[in-house]
Amino acid sequence: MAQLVFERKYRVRGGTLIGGDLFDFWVGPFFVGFFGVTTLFFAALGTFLIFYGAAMGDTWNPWLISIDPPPLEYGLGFAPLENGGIWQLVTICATGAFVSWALREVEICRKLGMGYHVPFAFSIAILAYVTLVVIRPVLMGAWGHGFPYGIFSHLDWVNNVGYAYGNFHYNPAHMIAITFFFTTCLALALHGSLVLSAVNPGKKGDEIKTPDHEDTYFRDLIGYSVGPLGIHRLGLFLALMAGFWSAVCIVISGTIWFDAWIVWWDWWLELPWWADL
Ligand code: 07D
Ligand code: 07D
Ligand code: U10
Repeated sequence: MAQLVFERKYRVRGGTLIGGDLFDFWVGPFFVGFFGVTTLFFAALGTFLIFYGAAMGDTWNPWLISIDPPPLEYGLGFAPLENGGIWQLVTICATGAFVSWALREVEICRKLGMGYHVPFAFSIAILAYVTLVVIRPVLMGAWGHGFPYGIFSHLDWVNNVGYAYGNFHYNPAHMIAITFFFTTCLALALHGSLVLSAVNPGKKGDEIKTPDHEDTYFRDLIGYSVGPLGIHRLGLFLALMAGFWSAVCIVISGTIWFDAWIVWWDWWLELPWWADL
């Protein structure tokens, strides 16, 4: 069915989580819904606050604008607007907008009678963000541990926090996360290339090939095919694990591990069978 015909057929009321029929309509291609309105509200307010904070700062260079979290002395208290308060409000708006977006995804799943895989996946990104700006700062006792909202300043934060633990590459959860990121790229490259090779056969005019061809390709090559459905399950799993282990690698830094990360590997040297050698 053509996309526009399908849309006309399915665009009927129902499936909303909240608000009943009130916002149950579309604007152009976008479904609105209660959570579309809350997304717009938080996103607009957050963007306004960033501009307001930028106006108080000394640059309009987009790379250098930075909305900084409060100094550590404010602990977990409210900070004055000009000294980290804006960062606190932007954090509330960003979290509100991301969660609203996820709930809008849920409503669209319900309308279409589909599974909740997309909002579940986005929730892992939200988890990583909330870990950086809420969970870890709360565990460490100060909002000042959150990252600043600026294009270059957030890179400085990653760099500085990394070196605070020596060589951050020795963080074992960071290793796991990076391995999942790399494997996600490998899986998508294999999948994208395999599908395109099946629908673009060698000779012009040839019929496009079937999933059996795709299966057979990998059975010939490596002796096993995960299958046309399996590769999507695997891809989702790999990508979600990348985000999840990222959240783990940062939440353990400064809460249960305080030293340089290379020291963590001492357990290897201390294994009983060679510790005394
Ligand atoms: C392609 C989908 C489109 C999204 C885009 C991002 C904004 C920010 C706001 C000036 C894949 C839109 C950007 C709305 C403008 C202001 C106040 C997604 C795609 C195009 N980072 N990061 C970037 C964010 C963190 C790190 C780029 C956000 C952590 C490194 C962009 C967050 C750590 C590098 C950006 C966030 C970290 C970047 C490209 C939130 C660990 C780069 C992003 C909300 C995760 C790269 C100059 C991209 C770069 C980069 C946005 C968090 C590390 C500006 C919104 C604190 C090392 N980050 N980032 O393509 O070029 O994402 O930086 O958590 O090298 Mg970052
Ligand atoms: C947080 C983004 C969430 C986004 C959301 C949506 C909008 C809307 C609108 C476009 C998590 C935002 C949407 C704003 C936009 C429109 C219309 C994603 C988030 C909710 N590292 N490192 C990671 C690597 C080093 C360090 C993660 C590699 C150094 C620290 C990942 C290398 C040191 C932290 C990773 C490397 C260091 C990390 C990031 C290589 C610095 C973190 C991915 C090859 C000297 C961060 C949770 C991520 C983390 C993190 C990869 C090097 C430090 C695994 C490949 C050695 C301090 N690093 N790193 O988390 O885990 O995405 O954050 O050298 O905090 Mg690292
Ligand atoms: C996949 C796939 C697959 C496909 C696919 C895809 C994965 C099976 C079938 C999808 C993949 C792609 C298309 C590939 C490209 C994608 C990427 C590279 C990922 C990154 C994406 C981007 C960078 C694009 C990002 C763009 C976005 C997020 C759109 C931005 C949208 C908006 C700003 C509007 C959002 C809409 C909302 C919130 C609700 C609707 C509202 C309106 C339209 C506005 C009108 C509002 C109202 C009427 C409400 C009133 C509001 C109020 C009262 C509040 C206002 C408050 C104020 C303070 C102002 O696997 O194969 O193929 O395609």
